Formats: sequence, structure tokens, C-alpha cells
Amino acid sequence: MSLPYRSIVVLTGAGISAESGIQTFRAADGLWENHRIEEVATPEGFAANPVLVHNFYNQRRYQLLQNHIRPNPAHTALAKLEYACSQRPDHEFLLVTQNVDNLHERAGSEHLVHMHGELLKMRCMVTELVFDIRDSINVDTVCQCCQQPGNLRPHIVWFGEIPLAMNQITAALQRCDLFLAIGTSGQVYPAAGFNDIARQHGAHTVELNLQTTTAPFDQHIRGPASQVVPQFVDSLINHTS
Ligand code: BV8
Repeated sequence: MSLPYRSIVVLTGAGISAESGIQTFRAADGLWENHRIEEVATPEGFAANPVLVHNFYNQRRYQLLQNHIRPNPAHTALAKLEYACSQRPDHEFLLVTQNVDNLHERAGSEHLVHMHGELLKMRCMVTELVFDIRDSINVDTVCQCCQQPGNLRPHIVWFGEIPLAMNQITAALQRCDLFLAIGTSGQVYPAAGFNDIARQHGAHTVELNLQTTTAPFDQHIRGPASQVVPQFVDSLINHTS
């Protein structure tokens, strides 16, 4: 059976990981673990207090690696949709996540870009080399490239920094005929503008969210991601043309 769309781009936000036990960005009413965003998610905040910012990310990395934090059926459904596309010639799929957790990978997603970086990676500010990490890092951690402390930062895109893989994402948005936005409040740019790019290039756009936002999508599907995403994916795969 063919899929009703041949080029699919999916954007996910913190809402897809909420049922896995990871707090969403805005549920913390602008505070994150009792910190203001400016303090912990900007280059200026890091320069002003690197110990505080390292500890903020160390704490979130530690939480992410707890046994009870695991992919939910929404993550699994997107991996299933990616596989269905891979089995059909001239179909393409790209998953763009704003999330810095690794739940999409653990659910089996492969065609995935983390536009805001990853909690389980760190970057040397001198060489720009990126390293996997699962433990804590701090101002005294020595990087493998420079062999000296003080050059490492979380591999995270902070406010005011340019998101990753923007060329790849923009090209995919201009080609897609289906754009899904799942569990995102649409308040952070440039991700919040992806719907417009897809629509301008003729894609059918669908928002799947616990609440219906006012963003101009062709379709709004309301409900918890772990329920509505598998249902929607099955409707695509079992589509009878
Ligand atoms: C950039 C890493 C230039 C940190 C993050 C004024 C106007 C327009 C833009 C700006 C402006 N002033 C400044 C800007 C730019 C700024 C911006 O957009 N600011 C906002 C606050 C106005 N953007 C930037 O600085 C970006 N860089 O613009 O560079 C540029 C651009 C393009 C090309 C070249 C140069 C960089 C932004 C990246 C910031 N870093 N994360 C970290 O994670 O530690 S963003 C942060 O917000 C998280 O990554 C998070 O994912 C992201 C977005 O939030 P959401 O994912 O949407 O999460 P949220 O909590 O908001 O919403 C959750 C949703 O889920 C809700 O809708 C809820 O209803 C739903 N939900 C909850 N539970 C469920 C559910 N849905 C389904 N099921 C459930 N169970």
C-alpha cells in the first residue's frame, strides 16, 4: 500500500517527551528547575556563571539517564513511520526535534536532526569538536583535544545562537508534502516558522498537541502524544488509496 504523502517532515517539541517524564519547557512557567531562562540557556548566562549552567545541564543529563525515563508510544510511532517511508521507493522522511533528550534515537529513529543540540554531547569551544558524554562536566573538566580544563560547554543551542542543520531542515521543508508539528508551543523561532515554510511550498500541515494552539495549521489533532501520534501514523500507513 502506498502512503498518501511521499515527503514527510516532522517537528517535535518538549510535549512529545512529557509522558516519558521529562518536564516541558513552558510548564515550568518560564522557570526551569527554579532558574530564569536567561541565566541558564544563553551564552551570556554561561559566561557569567559557567558552574551554575554546567550544573543545570548535569542535573538534566542525570535525570534523562534514569531507568524510568524511556521513549513513549509517540516516539515509537515516528520510528515506525520513518521505516514505512524507507520501504517505499521515492519516499523521504526527516524528523527535526527541538528536544535535547535521546528518546527519539532510543525509539529507533535514524533520519533525525537535533536543531537545539543534545544533552548527551559536549563541545570544545576552542576546536569545536563534539564528544559524547553521560557524566557531569564542569569548568575543571579537561577536554580530549586541548588536554586542559575550561574549554568545554554543553552541545546545546542557547537563545541567541544559530540552530543546527538549518540548511538541511529548510531544504526538507521546501520539498515536503506533509508537515507534522508534535508537542510544541510554537513560541521559539526559527522552529515556530517551519509551518509557514512548509505551507508556502504546498504541504499539508498538521498540529498534534495536548492543546490547540492558534498557529495556522490545516489540521489540529488534540490529545496526548502517546495516543494521537500512533493513531495518526496508523491512519497514514493503513491508508487505502
Ligand atoms: C535564533 C535548548 C537566529 C536549551 C532551546 C522575538 C521574536 C522572534 C524570535 C526572537 C525574538 N527574540 C529572540 C528571538 C529568537 C529566539 C526566540 O525564538 N525566542 C523566543 C523565546 C521568542 N530564538 C533563538 O534565539 C534561536 N536562535 O533565532 O538564531 C537565527 C535563526 C535562524 C537562522 C539563523 C539565525 C535559538 C533558540 C534555541 C533555544 N534553545 N533549547 C535547552 O533545551 O536547554 S529552545 C527550548 O524551547 C527547548 O529546546 C524547547 O524544546 C523549545 C521550544 O519549546 P517547546 O518544545 O515548544 O516546549 P514548550 O514547553 O514551549 O511547549 C510544549 C508543548 O507541548 C505545549 O504546546 C504543550 O501543549 C504540549 N504538550 C504538553 N504535554 C503534551 C503536549 N503535547 C502532546 N502530548 C502531551 N502529553
